[in-house]
Amino acid sequence: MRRRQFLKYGSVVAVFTTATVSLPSLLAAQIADPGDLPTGDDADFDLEIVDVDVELIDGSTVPMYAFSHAGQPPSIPGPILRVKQGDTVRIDIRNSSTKPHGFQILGQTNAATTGIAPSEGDGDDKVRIEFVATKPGTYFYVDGDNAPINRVLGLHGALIVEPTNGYADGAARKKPMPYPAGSATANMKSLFTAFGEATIDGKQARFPGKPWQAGREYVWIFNQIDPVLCRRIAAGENPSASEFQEQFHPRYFTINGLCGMDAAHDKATCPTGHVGEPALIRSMNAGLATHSPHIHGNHVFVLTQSNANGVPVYQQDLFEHDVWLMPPMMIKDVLLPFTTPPDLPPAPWRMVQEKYPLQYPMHCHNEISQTSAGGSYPMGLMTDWEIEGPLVTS
Ligand SMILES: [Cu+2]
Repeated sequence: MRRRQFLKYGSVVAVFTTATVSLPSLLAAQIADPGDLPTGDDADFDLEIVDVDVELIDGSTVPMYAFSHAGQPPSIPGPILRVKQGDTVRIDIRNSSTKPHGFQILGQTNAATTGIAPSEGDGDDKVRIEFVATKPGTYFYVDGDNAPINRVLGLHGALIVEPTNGYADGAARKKPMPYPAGSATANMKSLFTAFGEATIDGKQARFPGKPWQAGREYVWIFNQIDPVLCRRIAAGENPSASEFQEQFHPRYFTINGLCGMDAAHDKATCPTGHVGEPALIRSMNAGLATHSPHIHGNHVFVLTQSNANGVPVYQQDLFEHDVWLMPPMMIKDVLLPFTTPPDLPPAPWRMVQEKYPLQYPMHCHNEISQTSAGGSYPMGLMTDWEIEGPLVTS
């Protein structure tokens, strides 16, 4: 049995650094390059579930669970699993926690296992799931056992299914899109076709600059932490789902496991680019509180919304949102267009009061989530996004 591991929380904030702990950023281990996937009988992903002590933004620690790529530092959320539509995906899961756990990808078929006993550490006690990745989009993987407790206590992450023909303009293949040309809605294709066009029908167009680029995306996973319940469960209590939900009083509201300043300083969390570089944000809520993320400077287009089974539904009516609603387990892919904010002067040299880079916040409109530890503001579910400079074209 592995001993409990320590997840340092505010890795970018020097004041929290101690001599004995030097784990990398929670997000550093998240990206798995699909080009590196092993072939043959090897698993595509080798995951391990471990017990962790997580350092929070105020320096306190709480016991939680975490996924890791086997042999890598654990993280909350777990590593991003990236696959292609039609891939046969094999995932090995080993439970090195002191408690039994499961694994499930919501919205994919044959992608679940339950009741994995704590491992004895002999290397042969892995459980494998194997499934064929279907509809491109963003999916939750979770420990579906003891729901919702194990998930909220850290065992959640993103599976991203990429399209094989991800172009808005089909055969022309000039306008990349994170969904397949064959099944995306007409309006999704129109939007991605419009990116990078300076003029349309002789008129000044809405989205000059570059087309969306494959890989220009961010994952935002929201969660909440109730340290009292975390400690009670680590001490051996076994509340029912309804007891957990009734007694859940979160004191920390996280985005990619980070709060406030730590999130704003995390490069994987803070969308950055020039005007004319549209970015995809895959937003997900693993917790029990409903969130209402809100962005300054631009509006976002909601492209997909998960249904009750966790499958992305491609949207035909693409509304521009100032705020978008994220109930528990909701997944929405939204597009941040990186257009010139309407209050900017028409030329950079006229920007006397503020100069590039321009920083805009994303914060949740559920006000309690803007605090941590019962009142420390603004150290909750928020981050920045940054416009580095004026319009660039390809
Ligand atoms: Cu605001």
